[in-house]
Amino acid sequence: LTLNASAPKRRITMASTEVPLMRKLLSGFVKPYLEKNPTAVTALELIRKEDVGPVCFDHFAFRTFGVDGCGIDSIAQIFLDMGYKTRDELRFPAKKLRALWFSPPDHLYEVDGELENGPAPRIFISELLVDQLSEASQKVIRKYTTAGAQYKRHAATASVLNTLTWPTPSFVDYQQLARESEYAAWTLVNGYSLNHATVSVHRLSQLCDISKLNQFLQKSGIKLNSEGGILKVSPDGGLQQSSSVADSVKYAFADGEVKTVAGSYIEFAERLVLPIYSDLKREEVREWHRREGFEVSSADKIFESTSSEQMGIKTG
Ligand code: OOG
Ligand code: NI
Repeated sequence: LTLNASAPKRRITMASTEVPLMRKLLSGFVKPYLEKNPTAVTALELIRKEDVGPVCFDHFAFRTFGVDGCGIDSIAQIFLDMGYKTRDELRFPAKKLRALWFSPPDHLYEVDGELENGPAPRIFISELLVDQLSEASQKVIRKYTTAGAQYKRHAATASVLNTLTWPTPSFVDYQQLARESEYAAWTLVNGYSLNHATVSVHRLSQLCDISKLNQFLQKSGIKLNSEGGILKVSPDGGLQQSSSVADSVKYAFADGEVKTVAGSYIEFAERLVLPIYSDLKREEVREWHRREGFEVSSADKIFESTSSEQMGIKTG
């Protein structure tokens, strides 16, 4: 092959169509999530059939064990490297959890496109305050976090490759955690898998009212998390959320037991326009005119999307 006049031009064309690493990573987290969680796929398909869109993601959420360098920081690092900014902390004393959320780089708050090609999602990462658990549960968690210590800086890689950074757990260990914290049990088997992706309801065209969307989803056979009511509303009224009940997944434990465990779920969030911007026309409203952040009282109930009570499954 010889160089000719058209070669440089062609190289430029190729470079401009390359997908940036950040975009690849964001879709990388979603891919195994959609493969493992049929309800998320069904809900997205139902919405796309009924609505011209755009269907965008408001946020992605992850769960972690806050011990041995496996907590929030371990999965947060890749988002910080992408230019995400650390925002507020949320505390859940009864669940022995804390969380941080991260906002995407400013220029990615408003972009044309849908799903992983649309506006970049916020990131919500929680961690279990392992030190506060019983000795027995701490021992189980530390057994796995130490066994996987060599990979603790590769949480994101494990997530996109749909694998754990620690060995496959045994059913007895899972049961020990499930008795004390369903969050802990979920994290032991799902690791850094995407816990949920959240559809940005206010960006939709026809289903842009969350009560309407909830009715539509329920009528279409999607089971929604009813903990504290289907619709979770922040005290200021500006953040309204709902979520599906997690999918049941057959899991092959290391000791040969195959049991039903909680997989992931899908969430829906409507952010209302802030009162000071209420004079704006709908087409003038941008994401930063809307209610930001998260809400402890609502999040506390959304965590229950993976509870055996919501899922109607027996543990043990
Ligand atoms: C996170 C629950 C909280 C929100 O948007 O407030 C949440 C989880 O289940 O790990 O998603
Ligand atoms: Ni969420």
